[in-house]
Amino acid sequence: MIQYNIKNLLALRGGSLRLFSFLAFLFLPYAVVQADENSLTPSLTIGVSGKILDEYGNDLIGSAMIEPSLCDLVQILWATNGIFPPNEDGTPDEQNPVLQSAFIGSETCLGLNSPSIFALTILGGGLINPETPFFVRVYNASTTGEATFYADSPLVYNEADNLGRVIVTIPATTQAVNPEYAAGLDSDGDGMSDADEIAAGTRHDDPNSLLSVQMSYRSGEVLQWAGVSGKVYSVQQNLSTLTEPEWMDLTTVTAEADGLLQVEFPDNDEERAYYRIRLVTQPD
Ligand SMILES: [Ca+2]
Ligand SMILES: [Ca+2]
Repeated sequence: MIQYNIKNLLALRGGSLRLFSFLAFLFLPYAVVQADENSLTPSLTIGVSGKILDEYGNDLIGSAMIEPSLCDLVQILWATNGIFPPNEDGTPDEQNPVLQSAFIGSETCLGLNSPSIFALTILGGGLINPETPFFVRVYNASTTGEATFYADSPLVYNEADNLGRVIVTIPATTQAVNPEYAAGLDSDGDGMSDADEIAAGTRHDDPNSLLSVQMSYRSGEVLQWAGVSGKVYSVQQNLSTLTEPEWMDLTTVTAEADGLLQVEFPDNDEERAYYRIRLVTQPD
């Protein structure tokens, strides 16, 4: 009886060992093949070749020298069904699950210390099916909850170079997380919304930078305002009242460079006239 049990135990052990040997045989050639195809590392490194700017044209926050939690957020997201805008709280749409998160400045060179770039390595990412797309999303804050604007890369595929790297391009973060909220934001409290300041090319973080018009009598009676290079302005006149205005276009001015623009008042016999400057928005 005892003899039989020991034999039985040995037989079981032998069976387990044989099973283990079989699994090792099954997996080892697989691992070797994968390693050969991915330069001995199955990881995938995603990086950008140029600085990423925020919605105002400034560098996104983050470099090798800055504590990651203070840097702007980067997410790698699956895009099996395409790229969807984030929810209003900044979290990704459920059709874009997060593959990996990092921060601007992540894995960048300490010596060069370039701001507003990143690289991040997805361990095992080299094994992603080259036909399965993903994309990179950057936010203008360190958390999705604080972010007001974001930007997405185009679809990315696992088409790494021989060092396991994929370089992506990411536009500036000009997509509003919550367009309604973003439209009303006036960060510097100068009365012009951030969205209008983006359109006018003025600074959202400087209350002295805004589109406003003054009268000047130094060189004759002129209207003057701070123009932004490339922007087009329409000067309008209203000879009626402000409650029932009838605005008429007087002239259109294109700013060739940043600086003061002036337009002479036209002659008119009215006791009172109102003038305004409007930004002419160009079609995209
Ligand atoms: Ca403002
Ligand atoms: Ca401003």
